[in-house]
Amino acid sequence: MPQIKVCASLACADLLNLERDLRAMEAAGIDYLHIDVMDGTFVPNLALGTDLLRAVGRATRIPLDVHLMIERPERYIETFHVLGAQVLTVHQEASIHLQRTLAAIRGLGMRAGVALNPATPLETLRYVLDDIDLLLIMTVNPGFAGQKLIPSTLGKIADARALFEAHHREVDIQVDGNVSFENAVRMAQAGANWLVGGTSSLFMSGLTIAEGARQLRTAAGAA
Ligand code: S6P
Ligand code: MG
Repeated sequence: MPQIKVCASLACADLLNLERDLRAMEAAGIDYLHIDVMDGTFVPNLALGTDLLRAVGRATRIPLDVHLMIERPERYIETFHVLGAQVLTVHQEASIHLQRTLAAIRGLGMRAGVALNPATPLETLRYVLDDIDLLLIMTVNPGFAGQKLIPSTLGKIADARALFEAHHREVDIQVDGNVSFENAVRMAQAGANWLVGGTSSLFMSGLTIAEGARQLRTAAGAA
């Protein structure tokens, strides 16, 4: 059974009190800092740039999991490597020569992730299965926090886990978007093991990050 990892979505933290939130994430045992980079073209929003990432990378030992929601992400592989990304995820829809992009990410020593939008079939990855360390299944359309789960993505998680098992590949399956405590149970049951916590869990008002992380792990473990 793949290990459960809790990833905190940095964009959902309190940006005016980022250092405080980083310390809270460290104390809560957050496994990865999930960093959303948006270019306003691939997704209709702009978010988290390289300067912020550099500052955050210097301020914490939590490993960086970078989710690029940008067109032609291959242009920035080296940039994010220098900034300390341990996991670099690109969208299948955004990189024409996907195999080359994934190989370049691995070539710099990072783990190679591929993300799929809710409408993108799993089958598009059929010929790059050996090039992937992590599959990010978007469970909402990318671009914004605070959206509702698209139910058909649960079936995609199960299909992906079955596909990797059939190919004897231990690929991590990350879910991103409305990973609430309730949805985390269903997502983990379907085969997801990396959970991105945003406004639906880790950064919910009225709950501490530590309590959110504990509840997320319990939800995934109960699956
Ligand atoms: C969305 C982005 C995500 C969000 C996260 C928000 O485009 O890739 O990482 O920041 O999913 O979580 P929530 O719980 O507000 O949906
Ligand atoms: Mg994300």
